[in-house]
Amino acid sequence: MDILNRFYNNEIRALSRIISYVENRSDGYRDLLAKLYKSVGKSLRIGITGPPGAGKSTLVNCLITEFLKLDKKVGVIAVDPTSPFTGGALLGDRVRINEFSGDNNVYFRSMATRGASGGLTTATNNVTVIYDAFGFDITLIETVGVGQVELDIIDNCDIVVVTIVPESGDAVQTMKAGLMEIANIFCVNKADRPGSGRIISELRQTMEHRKKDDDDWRIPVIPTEAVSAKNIDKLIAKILAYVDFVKTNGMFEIHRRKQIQKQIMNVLLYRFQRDFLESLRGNLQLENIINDIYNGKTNPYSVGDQLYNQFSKAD
Ligand SMILES: Nc1nc2c(ncn2[C@@H]2O[C@H](COP(=O)(O)OP(=O)(O)OP(=O)(O)O)[C@@H](O)[C@H]2O)c(=O)[nH]1
Ligand SMILES: [Mg+2]
Repeated sequence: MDILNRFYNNEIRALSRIISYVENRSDGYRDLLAKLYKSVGKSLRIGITGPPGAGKSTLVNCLITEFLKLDKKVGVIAVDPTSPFTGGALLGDRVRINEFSGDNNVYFRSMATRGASGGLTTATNNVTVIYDAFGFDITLIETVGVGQVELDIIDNCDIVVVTIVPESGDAVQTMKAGLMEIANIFCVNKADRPGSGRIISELRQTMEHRKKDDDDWRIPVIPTEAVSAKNIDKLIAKILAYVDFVKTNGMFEIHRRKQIQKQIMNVLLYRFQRDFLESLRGNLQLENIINDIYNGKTNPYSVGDQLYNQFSKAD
């Protein structure tokens, strides 16, 4: 297949086409992913999450610049869960594309969630597989940390950097937002803003209390100023230190194995949703059934059971 040769020859346009092909779930996309999967496993996936406007995109740009200096190829996925309403974010993405345009070692893709019911985690995952096969050493996944979907996505990373800002409030609020559970590294961005000293020391204290074991990873709290690329070297150093840490104690592998398990479930879930439920929907005399339920002749539960039995025996 010509496009695959071009893909393996590092042609960005072939990469784009393959992503679109998979995103649109065009015929045979799963076979294509299966082929690509043979060359995955090398890319390090770094999740960047945190509240809206915390400076995640600015930070991602800084990280790209640093990783490029280290001779790494970087693929970025920006997941925009609030898509229909955040025109601004898209504009930001365009600015970013220009910043690195012409550089074949950086590629950027936005994932919109509109209409992607339940499939967003799988869709993001598919892109990480493609990036990995393409040879990106680093995959950066930016997502706003506000909901279950985002947590699922971030769960698919090897390491999670939670970005907060002095305006995010105190450590208790951060804990309530569920961000502590997922952070491997805390980044207090906009450290130039008032109140940053307080949140930094509060977070550091909380992290120290949470440590159960001396062998646990000590979650670092790093002040950054993404607009002026301040402390990005420290952030990268901690990212690499974490990866070293979990590779040495075996957690890296355990985590990846769990992710594979989730991936299987997600693929199954997606197939059920699409192939089973949609075909079901297409084949049903839904109006008649609704009539019967509405008129009290039957009920949704019995109908559900009947349909399930009928279709699970269909093969
Ligand atoms: N003062 C200050 N402003 C910053 C810093 N980092 C980013 N900003 C600004 O904060 C605003 C938001 O930055 P983004 O990088 O778009 O934030 P984001 O978290 O990606 O935003 P969403 O994707 O919309 O959630 C921009 O105006 C940045 O210039 C910083 O260190 N200090
Ligand atoms: Mg952003």
